[in-house]
Amino acid sequence: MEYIKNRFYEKAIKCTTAYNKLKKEHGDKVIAEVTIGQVLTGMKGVPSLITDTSKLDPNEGIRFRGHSIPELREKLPRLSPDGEPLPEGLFYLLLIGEIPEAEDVHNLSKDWSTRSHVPQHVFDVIDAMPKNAKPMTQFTAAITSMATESVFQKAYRSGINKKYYWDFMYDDVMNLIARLPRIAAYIYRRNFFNSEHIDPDPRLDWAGNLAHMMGHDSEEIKRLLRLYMVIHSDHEGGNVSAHTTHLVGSALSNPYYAFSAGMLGLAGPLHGYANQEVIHWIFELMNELDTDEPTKEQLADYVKKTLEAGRVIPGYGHAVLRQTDPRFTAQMEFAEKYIKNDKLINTVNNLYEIVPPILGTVGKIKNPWPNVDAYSGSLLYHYGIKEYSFYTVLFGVSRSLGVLASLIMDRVYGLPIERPSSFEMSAYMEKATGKPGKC
Ligand code: CMX
Repeated sequence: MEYIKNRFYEKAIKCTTAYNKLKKEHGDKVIAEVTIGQVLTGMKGVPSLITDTSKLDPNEGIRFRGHSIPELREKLPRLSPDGEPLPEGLFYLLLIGEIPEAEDVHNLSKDWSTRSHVPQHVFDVIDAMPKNAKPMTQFTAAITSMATESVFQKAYRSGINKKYYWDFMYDDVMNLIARLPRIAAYIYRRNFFNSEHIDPDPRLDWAGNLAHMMGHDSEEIKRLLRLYMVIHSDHEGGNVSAHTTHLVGSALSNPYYAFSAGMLGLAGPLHGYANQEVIHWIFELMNELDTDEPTKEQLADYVKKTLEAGRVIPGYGHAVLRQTDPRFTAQMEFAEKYIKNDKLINTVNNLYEIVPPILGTVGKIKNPWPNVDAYSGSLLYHYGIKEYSFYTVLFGVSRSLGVLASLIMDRVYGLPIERPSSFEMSAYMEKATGKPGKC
């Protein structure tokens, strides 16, 4: 599918020209000031990254190359009129910046299918781990072990000119994305289905094949996974998984290393592990209250009890968003359309009523509204993917689309190694007060 690569390069190289001009002619321009508060609270709002694939508005939520989620559900190609957009189309959009034709999406599906062979040693690495190793431990180890395949690493050693780095990165990225469903499904079947593995079906699309290899072959699950893979793919550049992939990639580490590092970040409970935590916390409360249909009063009491214990309410809050996450809304609409009377989903809906007013009264919480993780697990659970310790792997498969499209772009720009400054705490005290600091 060389034409997709060529089309990407034709568009991307124009941005490189703009980047070089900006650097040369406007490098000294001041665009923002950094406050002590920003340094002390995770660099929130400090403009310091270039990410073209998506932009997050605090109130409106994510836009992928300028398109909102509802727009994409209309515009991106799908397999049937009542289906969800294919993630292949979203990847094309993230990479090239244009809504693809159905034929482009079909060709990308075929390309990934051709590239999807996972070398045996990757399965051996997974099989060498104890079965109680967390799915994300197995996932990241498998990705790292696949770096043996890196064409970029070999090309670098052979001394290629830096202007061709992106070309080899592109092939690594396409190979890696193509293989992730097989790796994820292998871990799933190993952990929960006694290692009874299912071969890929080359006729299926990327997300459909993932569902198939996991052993969930209904059209309903395939439709859900297509939506899931689209909405979890990208959230601009500063979130932990995207930023880490980009940072590690800035050292010219190959895409397998860079993405594996990003996935280790995704595995944290304040990021992608929250999708497991949501389900775990709801089952914990159902168990403690001895009911699978807790009342709103019971939910409110439990939320307060969780806060009093110094814990977070998983699935709520966000570092950037200040409204309900449109990824949450897309999933809620999906549930309203296709699912009737599911006790877990009813509880998730009730929590949407109960949690924000309570979090709003805490004072320090900047965003009391739900994020993507508040809904995703309940949908997967409904369709029979009940093994929630696996949910972050699904998030990770999807996140590859955004962060790896950006990684290729990083190399087209020729972005340098990243190296912000750090100071001792005493130096910040001195900058703030004008007097020598001590701690
Ligand atoms: N429950 C309880 N306390 C919360 C909270 C929540 N859902 N959200 C924020 N807070 C607390 C913070 O822990 C922080 O407390 P301290 O000052 O004591 O440290 C305070 O409120 C201020 O935090 P904030 O500025 O509003 O939020 P941050 O940018 O620091 O953190 C996030 C954002 C998502 C980590 C946080 O809201 C959180 O922990 N949420 C629950 C976990 C979660 O759902 N994560 C998934 C996010 C989406 C994703 O990446 O997948």
